[in-house]
Amino acid sequence: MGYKFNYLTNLCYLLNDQNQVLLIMKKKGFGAGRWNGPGGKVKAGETPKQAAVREVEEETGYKPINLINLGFIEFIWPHQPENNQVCYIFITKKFSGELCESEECLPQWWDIDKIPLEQMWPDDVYWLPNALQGEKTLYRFFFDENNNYLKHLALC
Ligand code: 8DG
Repeated sequence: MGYKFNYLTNLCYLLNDQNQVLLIMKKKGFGAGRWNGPGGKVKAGETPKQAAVREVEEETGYKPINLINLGFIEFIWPHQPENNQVCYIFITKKFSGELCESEECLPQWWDIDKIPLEQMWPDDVYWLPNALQGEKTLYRFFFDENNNYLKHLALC
């Protein structure tokens, strides 16, 4: 079955040398109240990687270097297909600059084995711990009209 995707997004996970990952809490708008990796929509004329660099800088103050693409996740809402997105997943241990809280976002380092999965998107429990170990990340996730997780499948 073919799916239509209206937009591309990205998520980018910065790791430090204390086995921690940088997550953000958005203060307003879509995703507010959940911890997530920095990221957002890919704008016209950008590659997903360029968009990831821009979003990380906007949301955390850090400039990521040498982003590695782990794959992508298709997020699908069968009842609201206009929301469907392909989300590219990046990871890196290299970055420059300084951590910076903004009006939009609170960034915070979390121990990789203590990430707040209960305060994250419901699909993250299925893929994020493995992604943070550098594993290939290729999945399709389905959600209902209330953004509840329905099911998923691996694409490889
Ligand atoms: P805006 O300027 O349009 O307000 O916002 P943006 O920052 O460009 O885009 P956004 O709408 O906030 O992008 C959605 C972000 O949320 C994007 O990084 C992908 C991420 N996201 C979902 N669903 C899920 C999910 O189920 N799990 C995770 N971890 N992230 C998700 O949209």
